[in-house]
This record gives sequence, structure tokens and C-alpha cells, in this order.
Amino acid sequence: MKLYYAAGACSLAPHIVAQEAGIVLSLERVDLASHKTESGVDFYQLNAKGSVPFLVLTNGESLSEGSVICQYLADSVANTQLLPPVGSMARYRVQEWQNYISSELHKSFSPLFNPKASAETKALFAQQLKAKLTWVSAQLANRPYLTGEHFTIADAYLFVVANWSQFVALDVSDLAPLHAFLQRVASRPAVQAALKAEGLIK
Ligand SMILES: N[C@@H](CCC(=O)N[C@@H](CS)C(=O)NCC(=O)O)C(=O)O
Repeated sequence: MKLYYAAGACSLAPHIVAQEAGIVLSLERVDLASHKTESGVDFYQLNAKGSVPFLVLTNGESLSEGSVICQYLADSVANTQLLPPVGSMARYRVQEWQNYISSELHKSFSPLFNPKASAETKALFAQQLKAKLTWVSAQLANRPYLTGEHFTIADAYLFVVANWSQFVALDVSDLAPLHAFLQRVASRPAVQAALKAEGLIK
């Protein structure tokens, strides 16, 4: 399978999931400004949505939407720690987090990265994000990962999105459980491997 990604973007979540699941992906970097892939292909010709992550399967089919790609990857090797079995309440809990991170956190960061957004717009989104991350942090006060003792695909997604705070001057240093979570996830060997492969750490 080939994952189209941009370093440190939301595509890092499926990349981490693949590393955690022992899935060897072929990686192709996308320059989101020029929409060219590292082999010189126009990314829009592959994915008209223009966004990463984008996964091309071995049978030639493709899949977009990061939270679903993560589910596909975990299911493809039946890794029930990363994603519990179909029909279990534990799976719905992971999916509940996936949806929250996608709809309430991920897309609220977008205006903070957008040079066209006004200072007022950025301040409003930053304020809302801080409130949401404060709630997320409180959920992590008594457990190492979002749904309990085990790292799941939702932890990979939260790790990637919450880490963006440092690039948009959103101060979350007072959120101790979230801070500890980010360090806990960063220290996982699979996460280190994904960060290295994307050139984010040495
Ligand atoms: N709905 C998509 C959104 C993905 C997304 O926002 N990707 C960003 C990087 S984090 C991107 O590729 N932005 C560039 C663009 O859309 O042109 C998903 O959840 O996978």
C-alpha cells in the first residue's frame, strides 16, 4: 500500500498506525503548496480532494479521510488493540474519539494555519480549541490513553493534532495530563519510527 503524506500533517496518524500494526507502507511525500508529489505527479490527478492522507491499496483502489484510513489499516491486520472488534462497545468508544478529533479539533486548527484568516478569527478558534483541549486533557487525568490502558488509533490522531499547538502559538503548557500524554505517545518506538521517516526527528 502507498500512503501519500505531508510531513507532520494529519497523514502522520495513519503512518503511526501502520508502524504500530507492523504494516510496511510505501510513502510518497506531497508538497501541499504546489500539489506535486515527490515523484513529480500532480496530486490532484490522484486525489481530486487535494488533501492528505491518501492511501492506495494493493488492488488499485484508494481511500481518503484519515480517520477511516486508520480504521482500515488496523482492521487489515485484525489488530484489536489499535481498534477493537466490530460490534464491541470498545470499538464505538474509539470511533467516538475519532469523530470528535476530526470534527471538533482537527478542522478547528485549519484557520490558525491559514495566512488569510484575520487575527480575530484566529483568536476565536484558538479560544475554542483551548476549551476543547482542556476538556480532552481532563479525560486523560486518570488513564494513559483516550479509551483506557491501551494505545488505539484515536491516540495516534490526537497526538498529531494536539502537537500542532506548538506551531500556532496555542499555549497548552498548563494542561498537564495532555502534556504527559503527548510525551507518552512520542516515546513509543512506532511513533519515533514514523517521526523519523517523515524527517521530523533525527
Ligand atoms: N477530511 C480530510 C481532511 C484532511 C486534511 O485536512 N488534510 C490537510 C493536511 S492536515 C491537507 O491536505 N490540506 C491541504 C489541502 O487540503 O489542500 C481528512 O480527515 O482526512
